[in-house]
Amino acid sequence: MVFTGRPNAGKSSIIREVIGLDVKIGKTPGTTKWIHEYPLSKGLILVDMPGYGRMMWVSERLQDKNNRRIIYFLKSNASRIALAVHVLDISTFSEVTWRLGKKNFISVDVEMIQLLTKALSEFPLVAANKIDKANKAVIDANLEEFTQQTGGSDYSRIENCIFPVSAKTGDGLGYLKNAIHERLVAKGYRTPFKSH
Ligand SMILES: Nc1nc2c(ncn2[C@@H]2O[C@H](COP(=O)(O)OP(=O)(O)OP(=O)(O)O)[C@@H](O)[C@H]2O)c(=O)[nH]1
Ligand SMILES: [Mg+2]
Repeated sequence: MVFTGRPNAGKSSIIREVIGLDVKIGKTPGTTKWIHEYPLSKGLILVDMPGYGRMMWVSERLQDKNNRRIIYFLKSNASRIALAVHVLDISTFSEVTWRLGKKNFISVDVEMIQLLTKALSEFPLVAANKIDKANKAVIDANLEEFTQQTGGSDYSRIENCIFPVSAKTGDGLGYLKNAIHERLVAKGYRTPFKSH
């Protein structure tokens, strides 16, 4: 099971709150520097990834190296990955996407979701994190834009894969936890936690 996302999206925070592992979290992007593996149950390993994308204060060369390492890990382990959870900061999604669009770049979150969908032959679970950081209207608009960009016209296919959450307040985490549990159980894994 892998957790992907941009630097500072809250990957490690979600792992801490949902899975209960004592992983390192931090205020500055780049807290998780290596691909960390944690055994969860028989045959099931949890992987906390460093951030994918660009970080202002990390040299371009180092970040490119990190990005290549993440892509290589995902592609070369695709057949062994039981589940991917992509974590993004939904409170700034539209703003960040708009800024990238001006430079003709696609959103890193959309890019990663396309890669995961292709490599794993299924849409990942998405933790749309940090819903506490903007008002409901902004979050709803960002969720709609995100759904449109990743699902195209076929909303219904992916709607039940997207979970608005806050690792800070705990909002929505129960639903995400249930979805993780259900997907893993459907694939024959035992999870270390019970569904509620
Ligand atoms: N307000 C708010 N802050 C959050 C939330 N989730 C995480 N954070 C904060 O965001 C920062 C980054 O959290 P991490 O969990 O370390 O993020 P990460 O994606 O693992 O970051 P890297 O390892 O650097 O890629 C920390 O200061 C967290 O406390 C949330 O839902 N709301
Ligand atoms: Mg981290």
